[in-house]
Amino acid sequence: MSVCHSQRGSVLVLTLWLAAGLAAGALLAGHAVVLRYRREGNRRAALYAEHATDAGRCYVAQVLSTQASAGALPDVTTYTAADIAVGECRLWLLGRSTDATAETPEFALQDEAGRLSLNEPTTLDMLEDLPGMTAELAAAIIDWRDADDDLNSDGAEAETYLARDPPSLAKNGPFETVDELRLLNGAEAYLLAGIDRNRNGILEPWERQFAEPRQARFRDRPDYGCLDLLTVYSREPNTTAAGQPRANLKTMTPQQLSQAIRPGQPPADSGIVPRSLGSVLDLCLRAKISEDVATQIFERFSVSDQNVLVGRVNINTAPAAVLASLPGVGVDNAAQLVAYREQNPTRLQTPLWLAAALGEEVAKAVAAGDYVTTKSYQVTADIVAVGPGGRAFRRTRFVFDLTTGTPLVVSRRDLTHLGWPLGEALRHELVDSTRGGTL
Ligand SMILES: [Ca+2]
Ligand SMILES: [Ca+2]
Repeated sequence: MSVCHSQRGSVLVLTLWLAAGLAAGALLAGHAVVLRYRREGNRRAALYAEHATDAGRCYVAQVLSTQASAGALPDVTTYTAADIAVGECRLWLLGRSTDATAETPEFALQDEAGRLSLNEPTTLDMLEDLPGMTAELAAAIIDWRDADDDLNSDGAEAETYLARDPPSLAKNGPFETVDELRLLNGAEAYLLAGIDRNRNGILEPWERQFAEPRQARFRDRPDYGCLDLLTVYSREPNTTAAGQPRANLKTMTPQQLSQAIRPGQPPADSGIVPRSLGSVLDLCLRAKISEDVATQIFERFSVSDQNVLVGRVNINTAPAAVLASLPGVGVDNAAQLVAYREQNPTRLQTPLWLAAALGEEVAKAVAAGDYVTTKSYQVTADIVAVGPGGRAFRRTRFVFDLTTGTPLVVSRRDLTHLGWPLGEALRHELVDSTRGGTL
């Protein structure tokens, strides 16, 4: 009798175990299905975001086609840069905040011509004056791009790169991308991107934990690194608005130069040796040309026979850190330039406003070379596309070139791997509005 009860008890326990096992299996299978469903949903959302990015590229090209002309980029108030609906996706054009303490991003197209060129005419001194730059990296930049193998002080030529594993050579040619900097001797990651790990131009609370102990290197500017201040794309056509080549002041005779300064008047010796001119600004300062007349002089003349003028900085849009690197300017004068720009928006047609803002002596130092302009023909669209339900995002940085009159994409770079770039507030808002979407 007791044996029979014991057998029945064993069968019951076994049955319960089997039932529990089957239930657990069913739960696991169900969970796997849910996970697969979510994964598929995220994959589809990422695909949507990618397509929305292409729609964003077309939108920016359209904005530039209709609103950018003669070297002037569209004002951010004339186009939409935030929360642009593309089907079920939403787009943002990530801009650059002028407020160093900002924790939320601004949205706008970025002016590539407001950055300092890695190539000529940028000099070693100008590179060294960028915030966060070291003498070693600045010299390595010059050695990388110059054609010879002669070592600059603190620099790096073939000998340095051949000693690496694997060995390489100095390029001895112009930079083609800013990210090429990563190949250079002395290009430590913290020098390039600073503590702005997601490279969105603001320091989020989670990034500030990296601030100590290098903060002192950056004077009063937070540690954004130097990547964001540099470009390889700035170039502008060396032609008049009518498309005619500009006349080269340096190859003129003294009589022709006199005619250029005072058209319609009898030739007179200006005392200026044409080939000694460093820039059109130099001519305007030496000949004491007024701002009204200067507009025509800058329109008709240059100091180059090339079809395009490369590497000039647009002083109307450059951030203070780039202005400070111009010859003879420095940090204090750069702040003065930014203030003058804000107070005199209608007096910025030509680089002659530098003299009005800082006096002739400082302006002459800048004018010694063909370093500055008030035009922009390159624009960056840092497009962030968020997929349906806030389930995925894609970040792609496009550089458009407008020198031919038609916006052409000259660079496309996926930056999604750097992480969420639109700030915490917008992230929470998107997650809340989509009830559990994961960004
Ligand atoms: Ca070299
Ligand atoms: Ca950041």
